[in-house]
Amino acid sequence: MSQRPTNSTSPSRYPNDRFVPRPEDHFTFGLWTVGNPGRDPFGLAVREVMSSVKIVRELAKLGAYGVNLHDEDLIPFGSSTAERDKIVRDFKGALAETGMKVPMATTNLFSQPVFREGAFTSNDAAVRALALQKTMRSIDLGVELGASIYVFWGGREGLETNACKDPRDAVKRFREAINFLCEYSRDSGYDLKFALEAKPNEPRGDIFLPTTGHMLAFIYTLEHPEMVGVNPEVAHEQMSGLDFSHAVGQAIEAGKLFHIDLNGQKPGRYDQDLRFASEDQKGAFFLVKLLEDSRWDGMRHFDSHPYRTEDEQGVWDFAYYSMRSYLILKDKVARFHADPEIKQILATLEKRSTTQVAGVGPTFKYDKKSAAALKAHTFDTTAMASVGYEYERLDQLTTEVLLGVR
Ligand code: GLT
Ligand code: MN
Ligand code: MN
Repeated sequence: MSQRPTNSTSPSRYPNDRFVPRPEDHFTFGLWTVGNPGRDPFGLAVREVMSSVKIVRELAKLGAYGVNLHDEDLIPFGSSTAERDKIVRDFKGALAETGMKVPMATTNLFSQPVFREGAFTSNDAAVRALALQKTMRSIDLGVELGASIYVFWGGREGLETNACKDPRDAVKRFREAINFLCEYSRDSGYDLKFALEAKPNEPRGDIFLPTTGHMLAFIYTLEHPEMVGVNPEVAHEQMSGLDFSHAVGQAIEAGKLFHIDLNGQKPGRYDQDLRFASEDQKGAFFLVKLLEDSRWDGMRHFDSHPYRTEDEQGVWDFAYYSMRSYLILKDKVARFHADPEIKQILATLEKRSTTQVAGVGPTFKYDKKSAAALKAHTFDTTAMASVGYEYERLDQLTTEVLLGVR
């Protein structure tokens, strides 16, 4: 069980218990998340736009570790150099004052009308060149602010009609851009890792490289695959009907989980970006279990939006509860591991998985002699098939841990 002590730094609105977030938990938020004024395709903004300095100060009070940003979250498109420098100076001042960090940065290649047909994959070579220029400048900004991870989410890298583009060209152009930017980063002496974020659709009818699995396969076709990993998002994988922790598990196993976007999503909907663990608590539990069991050392980044119903207090509730839910689930993971009955089922499984058969196993690596022995062995398949796995019980015990009765 987690020995986390209670912490008196909890703002008075929230319980003063062992789920109080702290900087060492490495929780981060995009400026665009808490800063989202609630505009949607059907309605206007419902909240004031908050300054990035204010966001940094408020999140620091709540126990966050840092903020992440797009170039345009901080510096409005088209700002002069003098304006840029002043904004960066003020922002750095807020970071220094609070101790907050900027672990990740990214480029907005989706809001401006010029990117309506795509950025790196556009059919217009001038647009592709502009996208590279904007990204190089934004990489410089990210590095200046201390970022070590650079995210690529190709929001407009898609299409509505396949008549306009051969998907092979789209993949080639995307590869060319990532190769170009890897070289730019190396040539500039930056110690940056790139993290590719997949999404199947929205805002385009279809987006290229639509899942984390597609991204993983793509990475190994790059000139510097060691520099590039993935940034999976809960909602985006669930939009494709996939199990999120399987995508994350494959990425961790390949050493490719460079960043993660935590949020919540109902099945079969548009990208809802709901508060982490507000939906599918079981999926969220298995995700936290995977991250904690594998001692993944990246940032626990929230990419989500407060409900449009909320005023400013609701925004901070949203942020605080995102972190609190992660810590509660982490505690549930500790309970799962400490539960004697769960332990017993897992020990039986472990024994079953590590028993030698016919002089081979439990791991299998080919050599002539053991392959011949295995080929000649007679299995008692009736006996083997007669023993169940106790997964109904295992799942019920897990469910009871989650429901708070174990
Ligand atoms: C945008 C998108 C997110 C991406 C962000 C990074 S921006 O909000 O919906 O999923 O992670 O570009
Ligand atoms: Mn995201
Ligand atoms: Mn999303």
